[in-house]
Amino acid sequence: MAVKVDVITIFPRMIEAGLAEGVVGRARTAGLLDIVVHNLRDFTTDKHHVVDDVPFGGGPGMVMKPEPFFAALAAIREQRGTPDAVVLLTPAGERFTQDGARRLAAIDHVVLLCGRYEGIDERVREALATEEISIGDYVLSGGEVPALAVIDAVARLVPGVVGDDQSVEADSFTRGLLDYPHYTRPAEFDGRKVPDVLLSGHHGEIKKWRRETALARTVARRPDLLADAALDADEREWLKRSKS
Ligand code: 4HQ
Repeated sequence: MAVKVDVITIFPRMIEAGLAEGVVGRARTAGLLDIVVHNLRDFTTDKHHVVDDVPFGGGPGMVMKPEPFFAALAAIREQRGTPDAVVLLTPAGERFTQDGARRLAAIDHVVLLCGRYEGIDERVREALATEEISIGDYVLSGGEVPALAVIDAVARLVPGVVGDDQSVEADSFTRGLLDYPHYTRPAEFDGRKVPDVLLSGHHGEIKKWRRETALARTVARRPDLLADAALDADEREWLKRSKS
């Protein structure tokens, strides 16, 4: 059964364009992902389809009105059933990680709410959102890019979306470590040689080199990841020796 996702946005073409390419685009065509993008302006009742208004209390910028979000959610409930999660994309949310992607991938029906301007009327968060997610500590101009990031990370975990299960298995965060370096032909380019071990055909040695370079990179660049990484006895030993 397909994973159901609904996105509410004032820029539906931005979401559709981001979902049309690559593995996610193929998974949609194949029916593995059931994603519907809703134009928030379709749920306004005024002639000019206004979705924003001035902030109570004054201050800069505009705030997204609550009513169109409530109407869009009501329509989704009628057309698609009551969702299991309603996610508001906001810098104030819980940081999105691979664990968060795994958790969402196990949920049958998720709605994503994308805000623009200064933000969305607080009553949408209170009454409609079941959780809030941030993709990182930087300010974007809307929740659309975060929604695409969440959908992409979740989609990859749906069985069949990434053709080769071993690719997902090999993904850096599946093991909680950074990836090892990748090379393809030519064996020498502009004086830069591919490491000999990768040309050797010694699969045991290649595996060992990849594990060690992945570990060395993680130690150098993201030592914070090591606390939760899935390391075997050899890797723990290598790590201990690398410290002395
Ligand atoms: N936003 N992670 C939407 C973000 C953001 C983030 C800024 C969300 C603007 C209206 N969302 N508001 N970072 O920067 O999720």
